[in-house]
Amino acid sequence: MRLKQAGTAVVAAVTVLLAAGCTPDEGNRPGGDLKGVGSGSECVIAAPVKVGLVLSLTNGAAFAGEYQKQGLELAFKQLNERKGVHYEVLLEDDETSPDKGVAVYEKLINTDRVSVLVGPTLSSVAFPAFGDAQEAGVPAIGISTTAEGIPQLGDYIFRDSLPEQYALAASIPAAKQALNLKTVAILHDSVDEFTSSAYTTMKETLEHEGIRIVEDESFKTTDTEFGAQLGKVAAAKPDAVVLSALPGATIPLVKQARSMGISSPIVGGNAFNSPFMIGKLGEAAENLIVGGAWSASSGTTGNEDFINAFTAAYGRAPDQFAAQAFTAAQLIDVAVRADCDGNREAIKDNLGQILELDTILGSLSIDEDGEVYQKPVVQMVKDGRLTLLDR
Ligand code: 1QQ
Repeated sequence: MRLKQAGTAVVAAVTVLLAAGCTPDEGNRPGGDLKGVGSGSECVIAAPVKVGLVLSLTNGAAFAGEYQKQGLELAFKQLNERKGVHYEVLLEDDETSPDKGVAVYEKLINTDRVSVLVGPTLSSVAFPAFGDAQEAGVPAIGISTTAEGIPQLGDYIFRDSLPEQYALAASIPAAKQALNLKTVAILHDSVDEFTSSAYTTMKETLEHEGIRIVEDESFKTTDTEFGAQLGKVAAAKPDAVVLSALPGATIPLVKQARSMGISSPIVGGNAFNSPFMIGKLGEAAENLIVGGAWSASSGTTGNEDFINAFTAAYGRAPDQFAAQAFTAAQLIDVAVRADCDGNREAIKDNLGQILELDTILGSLSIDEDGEVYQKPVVQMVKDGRLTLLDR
């Protein structure tokens, strides 16, 4: 993990930029005086620090985007109640579309000239959008983008979204132990970048755990009929099903599986961390197992206050997506206050040096690639609620 390795980081950044034949665009720098006086809780910055949020507020990924919006709104409201640094938040809807995501990223970078970006919601939107942030030299934080390779897009790219790789490395062994798993069937959406990446990780983890894959079927993001694939799964009689899908396909797929008599536990990817999806599935959601970044039952620093404040503000309990979004605002504030500087370079440098920070996700660090480190949780749906699975 990196702490104050600025020399190497700068050389690496320059090398990458020279190799790409470009330098961060000076013309779109944030306006106002963003270099403050003092540091930490005493830091005072004259100009507002502009933060661009890009979230899926409509279409397929709005199930997560709406919670993220509220988590971020709550966090920046609380941060703005503190003295010294004022955050001006600019929110854009990427409509769950890579093209729209890139368009609003470019607007926030070049027209609004934000200091830092948060989101987008989906990995498939993040891949092209983060490329633009990297090229422009604007730090960007993924809050739910769990696919492999996201932080490696460049040294301005960070995430506090637990990679699927680590979530599955926890959930598959936990399921194996709790359910004495020997065989599974895998089903996956082969179009979406997050679900395809998770599928590869699932297979690797299953192989590593010595669990035999007795059926391996795929489908498309927009599919709604899964009879053919589920027929093969039923015939293979696996101890459990491992599913990599977004909610749009998960909901009909799990319902059809249950109505065809497939009652085995289903181990899923990050989309399962959604109470929206669990609510839509009703009874069919029982025994779904998922690894994730946050649990309402975790005794992490500030978790209870966060849950209470969120519930009071929005009339519903937060989910993992809200918790990760809330945490991103905290990371930005820590990075800004570290050198009392709201400029892009300072935020980028200090985000990359976060080490064992106490957050509602637990103790959290960010390594030199911009990758997050935290302890995963494993949960199972019991009586309609995500409940910690004993490990
Ligand atoms: C990704 C995800 C999605 C499930 C977030 C909503 O993990 O796209 O990476």
